[in-house]
Amino acid sequence: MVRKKNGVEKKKNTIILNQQKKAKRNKSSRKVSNYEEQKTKIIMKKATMAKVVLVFPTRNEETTIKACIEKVKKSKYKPIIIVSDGHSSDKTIEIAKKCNTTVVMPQERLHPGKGAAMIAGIKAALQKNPDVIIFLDADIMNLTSEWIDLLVDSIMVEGYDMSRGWYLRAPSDASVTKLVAKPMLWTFFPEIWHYEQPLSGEIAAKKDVWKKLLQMNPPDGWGIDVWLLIETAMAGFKIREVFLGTKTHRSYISYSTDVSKLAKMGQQVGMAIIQEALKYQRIDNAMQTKV
Ligand SMILES: Nc1nc2c(ncn2[C@@H]2O[C@H](COP(=O)(O)OP(=O)(O)O)[C@@H](O)[C@H]2O)c(=O)[nH]1
Ligand SMILES: [Mg+2]
Repeated sequence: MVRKKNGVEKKKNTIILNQQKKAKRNKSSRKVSNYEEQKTKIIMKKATMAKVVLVFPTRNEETTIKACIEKVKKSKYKPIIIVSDGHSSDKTIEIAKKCNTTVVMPQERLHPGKGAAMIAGIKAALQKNPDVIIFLDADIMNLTSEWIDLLVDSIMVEGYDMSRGWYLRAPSDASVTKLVAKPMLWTFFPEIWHYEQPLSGEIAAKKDVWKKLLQMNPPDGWGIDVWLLIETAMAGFKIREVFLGTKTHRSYISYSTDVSKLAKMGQQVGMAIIQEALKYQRIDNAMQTKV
């Protein structure tokens, strides 16, 4: 009887001891997680002090530019905004100036001239000595300030050199991506074929990355987007694709009824990949692929 009582006491004591140990463990893990939370808060706060310059390449975007600029102004990074305009014939420039942005223009009147607009944008942005330069298309109809925050966080908080937006697109949207860029990257640059949006217009990168790319003579036209991906990857920079939800943009409305409007874009994207394949000696290997 006494032995049984002792056994029960022993069991009780062990339970109390275990509970005390557990409480101690919880307390110290709470301490660790508080420390981690504080550390993340400090990193996030420090990141928002970064100098960010945002560039919109534009050509006749009078219907969307104002709303896009207003969304950017709500970003926690409070970017300096530059509009790099390709000699728009509508009110894009007038609206951009009214929204207190800096408007720059490539000297040459080129069409298509998205690359030239980006080059002029990088040059103007570098003069502001930024930490990060970010590009966004100016025809986005569902842009939110989180897009900017997420793209810049990848660089300022997570330490990537370049971040690129990817999204869910309508089934018939992004034809040049699906039918030209991705199959050709698969052929010539299989190591970067996995990027969802090789032609993403939503890209952020550190100042030094843009500086290096600028020295490499980027294409003037639609080839610029895929060229940026290839050259950044070939230089060994750390790239991250950031999911931004769905993308609704005005240009899709015009080519969704007539995909042949994208022929020039398809040709320039294809040529940019071929020129890069030649530069990086990817043609011979690809020629041995059985088709
Ligand atoms: N400056 C300039 N911007 C351009 C030109 N072509 C397109 N853009 C801009 O580049 C961005 C992407 O163009 P968009 O037509 O929407 O291309 P998509 O979405 O890839 O079909 C938009 O902000 C356009 O206004 C150009 O020739 N010059
Ligand atoms: Mg578009």
